[in-house]
Amino acid sequence: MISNPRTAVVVGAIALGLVSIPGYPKEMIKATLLKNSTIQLDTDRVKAGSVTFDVSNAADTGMTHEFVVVKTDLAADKLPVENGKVPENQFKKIGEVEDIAPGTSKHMTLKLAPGHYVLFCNRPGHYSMGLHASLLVTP
Ligand SMILES: [Cu+2]
Repeated sequence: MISNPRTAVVVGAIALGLVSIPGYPKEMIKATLLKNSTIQLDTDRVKAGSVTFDVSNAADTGMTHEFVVVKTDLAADKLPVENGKVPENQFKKIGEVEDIAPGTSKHMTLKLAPGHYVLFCNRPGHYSMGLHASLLVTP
């Protein structure tokens, strides 16, 4: 069907989602929840549109985490806390991944409009421990 081996490789890569096709912007963010109670992002800004979060909980954290995405102009460390948790109903919640065991990862794809977002873990006490990060989505 495809005689040129190089073409076959490229077509295969597109099928696997390894190569982005012009006209179909696709953003990917790798987020890692670390033992020192921080969320490390491999990038803190992406273009608006379809954004895939690859969320990993480091093996040595020893605790299950979750990953919540809200759209807010507040700084990442300035969200309100009630009884150890951020009151999610006060925010425009965009998405959430729950129950990420140590040493595992989960992913989700969200449609993000331009603006400022805060990503955090909302297990009791975890936000206040420092598990939050800021994300800027540009037009
Ligand atoms: Cu947590």
